[in-house]
Amino acid sequence: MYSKNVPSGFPRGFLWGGATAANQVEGAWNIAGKGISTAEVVKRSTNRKDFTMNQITKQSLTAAINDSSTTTYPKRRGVDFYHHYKEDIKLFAEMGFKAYRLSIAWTRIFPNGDEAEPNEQGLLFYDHAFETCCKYGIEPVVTISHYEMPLGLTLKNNGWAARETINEYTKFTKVLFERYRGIVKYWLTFNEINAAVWGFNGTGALDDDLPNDQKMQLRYQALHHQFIASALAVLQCHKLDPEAKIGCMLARMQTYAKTPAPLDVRAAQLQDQLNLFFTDVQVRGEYPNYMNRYFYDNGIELKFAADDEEILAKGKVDYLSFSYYMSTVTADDNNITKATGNFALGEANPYLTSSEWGWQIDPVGLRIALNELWDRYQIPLFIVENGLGAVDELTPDRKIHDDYRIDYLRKHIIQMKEAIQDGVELIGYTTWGPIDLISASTSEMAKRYGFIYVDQDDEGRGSLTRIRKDSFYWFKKVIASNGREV
Ligand code: BGP
Repeated sequence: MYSKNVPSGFPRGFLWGGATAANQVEGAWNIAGKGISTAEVVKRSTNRKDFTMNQITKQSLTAAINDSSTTTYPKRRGVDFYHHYKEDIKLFAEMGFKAYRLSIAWTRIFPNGDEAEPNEQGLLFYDHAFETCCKYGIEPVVTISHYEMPLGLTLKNNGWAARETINEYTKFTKVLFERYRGIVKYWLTFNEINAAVWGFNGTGALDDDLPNDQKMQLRYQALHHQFIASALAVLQCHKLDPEAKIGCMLARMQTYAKTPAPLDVRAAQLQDQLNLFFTDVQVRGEYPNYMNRYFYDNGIELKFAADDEEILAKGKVDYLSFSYYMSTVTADDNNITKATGNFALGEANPYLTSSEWGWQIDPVGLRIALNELWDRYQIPLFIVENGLGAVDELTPDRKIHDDYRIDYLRKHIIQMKEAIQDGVELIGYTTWGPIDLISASTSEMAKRYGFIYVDQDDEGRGSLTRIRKDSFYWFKKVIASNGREV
């Protein structure tokens, strides 16, 4: 007789927590020997639909380098986590976090990227942050490169466009794996590696003056260099700290066909392949054939060094992490170069509602994504970003009643549980921006994700006081009950 073995819910030791990126929270952009990063030359958007993270030109870059404003360039101030990390991690602990995903600012360790020796003062900051996590029993999950690199490497190598950048990254990762052996158990090589095909934010390369075909040639070549750097980091990590796990990170966009017409379904399948290609390379260790055909059809020719195939085959990741905010609908002419903000939004889905920024809210899509990723790869999955960016109102008695955020998260957690019961091996869930931070796509402060409110406006005015929102108390209960009470 068939015997049922359906998991009852979230596994013991599930990694509940939150995720941030250095350039969106830390601030302190030019102290303790830190160099300037690519994220810190991105201007604040003056219009919510005007996304700026990829709009860097040679001209705007020169202006940014000569301007030290933290109002025009808000990622330079973040929410001053650099000076508040003890207080902030303590608040995470109060919520019961089991994990905190944070990234290391490459420019604190190698200010220009090409120095021979690391900057000890920069490392000390992360020593202290990890010690604080450890004090509260919070597992650090560390993104090695989250949407940034030393601007010095853009100026010298045009970012990831040059193969030489692989050596600089490998030098950086070696320092990290040696220093944090036994301290950091979960590493991620690149945040949303698929951002490389969207431009500057992912590649650190200036390509604004190139025609579209050459642009895509450059971006895919830059991506190839990131794949090699990532695979080398996997090999290095396994050698230097065999106990640690190292994963990849994808911006997963569940893609639906516009209609059941076979050509629409095929368009959605291609869109999906163009999204899953990244993890195909990093989990399976080789370029899939559909991509070889795509390159051929689009006149893209990648340069491989002699041992690249072997490096990719050997440097396969231990787990797959991803962000999930929304699903998309593919139109016939949809194309991955037409990304809006940090995501390709596609067409409107009449069955879904959207956030104020037009991101279509789809909790069931998360269950579908989890099942598909598990079926395809059969390695542990980790949701390292999910959440609702919204405008919060601080009431006169200094409270934030963010039931809309609770509603969004609750619905996604319910679908995660369904997926676990479907048999998916899910090891953790870190929501995006547990503390309010600067938006990646628009550099606004007004787009808030946090359980913790930060008193700062778009101009950088405010006391930086941290205030617990209603969702803070709600998420605390979710964690305490290991997801039983949502
Ligand atoms: C992801 C990025 C994050 C984050 C998030 C929300 O793509 O990894 O850095 O910011 O999106 O995006 P936004 O800040 O644009 O709302």
